[in-house]
Amino acid sequence: MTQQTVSLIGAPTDIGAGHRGASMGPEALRVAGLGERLSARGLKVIDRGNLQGPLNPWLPPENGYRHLDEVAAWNMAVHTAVRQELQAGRIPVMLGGDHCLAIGSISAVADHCRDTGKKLRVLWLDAHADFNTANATPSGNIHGMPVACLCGNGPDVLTGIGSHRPSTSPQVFRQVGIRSVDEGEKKLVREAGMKIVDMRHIDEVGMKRAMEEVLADIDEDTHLHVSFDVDFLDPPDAPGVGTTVRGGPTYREAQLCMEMIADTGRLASLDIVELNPAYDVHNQTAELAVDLVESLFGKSTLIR
Ligand code: B3U
Ligand code: MN
Ligand code: MN
Repeated sequence: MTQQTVSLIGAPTDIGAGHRGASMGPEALRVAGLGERLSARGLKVIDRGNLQGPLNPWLPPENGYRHLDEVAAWNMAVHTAVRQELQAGRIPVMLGGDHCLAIGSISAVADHCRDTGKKLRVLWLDAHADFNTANATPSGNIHGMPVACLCGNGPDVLTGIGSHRPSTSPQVFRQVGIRSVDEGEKKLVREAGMKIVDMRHIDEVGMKRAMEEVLADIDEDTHLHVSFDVDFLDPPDAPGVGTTVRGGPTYREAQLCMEMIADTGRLASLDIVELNPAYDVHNQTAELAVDLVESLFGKSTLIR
């Protein structure tokens, strides 16, 4: 098999979040050895360094959105960078930064799929559905809105990023680990028919069966994008995020989830977001994220 190339793209901002600190995420992932670990797995790794964008002015929301112009500027930079790496045949790994940046990365992936005729699937690993709108949001923080924006439900400056509006549709998403959805957001998620594997379902059927369901329609023409919000994980294992929610997947469940994604052989792009070193303890959450990303790229505990 030809050697795959991974491009690390840092997006050091917390512009869409409710707490400061996710801007330090890219460096914490590098310090935890992300590049070296992927190289050791046989991948070629290119570190593109960090993108640049506006500073966080830390202002209250306006018309339901916080920092809308700055969020748009960061996402345009992410979109361009991710698109370039895909066109060059590389696997872009966007190092967030908060989850609003998925608007830029996934709109780029969706454009690329339209160009290449691939079928897009997005695995959204998160405690939250991130399907809020200006009316439904309790906070105005745009990291709670990227899925809605990508599906065309959001402000023009965000839904218009990329060559197609909407960039994508609820049908391409499979959300896993969900356990915190706001009341208005719940209604939107239901109306959209979003496919959600919530923690109740994982409790009931186990991670193995839940992931079999999630991965069922992935075939050789699928471009699989994973958007990994680190708050997906159970807080005692992963304290280094701005918004912890109790009752997430355990270390073993998360490993199995990643290993089963790796087994499809279709992973083609990745976001690692919401890591917040200001809340972390000795970089343990960054180290755990790197460990899980290694599994996503094929590290396995299988002996047989
Ligand atoms: N749903 C809430 C909280 C939230 C969403 N994403 C994160 N937190 N990380 C909101 O503000 O939209
Ligand atoms: Mn998220
Ligand atoms: Mn989240």
